[in-house]
Amino acid sequence: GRQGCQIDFENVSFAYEGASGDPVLKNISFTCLPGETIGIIGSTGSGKSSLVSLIPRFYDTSAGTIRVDGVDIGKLDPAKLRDQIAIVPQKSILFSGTIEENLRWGNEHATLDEIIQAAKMAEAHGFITSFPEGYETMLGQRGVNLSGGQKQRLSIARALVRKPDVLILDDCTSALDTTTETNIKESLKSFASGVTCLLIAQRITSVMDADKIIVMDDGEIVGIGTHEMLMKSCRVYVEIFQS
Ligand code: DUT
Repeated sequence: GRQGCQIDFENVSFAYEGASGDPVLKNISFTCLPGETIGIIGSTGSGKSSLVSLIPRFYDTSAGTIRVDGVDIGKLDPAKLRDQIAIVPQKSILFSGTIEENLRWGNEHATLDEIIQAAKMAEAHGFITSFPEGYETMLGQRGVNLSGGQKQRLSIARALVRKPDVLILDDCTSALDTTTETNIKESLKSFASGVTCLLIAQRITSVMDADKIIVMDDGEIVGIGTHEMLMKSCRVYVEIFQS
């Protein structure tokens, strides 16, 4: 695998172009050390997806600075930056083609062995091999119909095939049962030792064992810490826990 990156946000604010009113992100500062897993939690619309979309520069900040390994990302080659970062989006994007082709997307040089290894870590190998055509199974209009959870596992596998330095999972385990989710997180720990991981979730149980958890509320960070710390000190976190 590759090495994890350090990510620093320093007083970052962000508004979508043409949007009126309050910025979507206000004065965001945090540090994610190489190899750390950071959970991000907060109500819908609090800015979690917007926050992570700034890291590969899908959008540029309105104010403040984001650094990857100490370098202002505004000064990095976007293609190189994006090559280091894999985002698994909330809605999986699979195309018409075989499962193998879908998993290789983003890393054309991956071998079938590497693809199988990634699929195993994402708990997808079992259902893939249950299809008569296995990795040659066609997806899309003329292909098999996958459940939401199966699509999520393929999206996670695809990200792992890319062997990123930074892995961002944007609420992409919501359709999985907790056992499958736990198994994937366990495999990620071995794969991702050294990989910096940002994990957006709705459920506290999905982020509880992260190195630290960022609590978002209305575009602001209202708490950063471990589960134990936040349970004692962060009202919004406790409210999410109790809901
Ligand atoms: N927003 C836009 N344009 C976009 C995306 C989002 O205006 O292209 C707004 C909607 C919302 C705010 O930004 O008011 C934050 O949205 P975001 O998707 O970042 O929030 P979230 O915390 O990720 O919400 P969810 O848990 O529903 O995904």
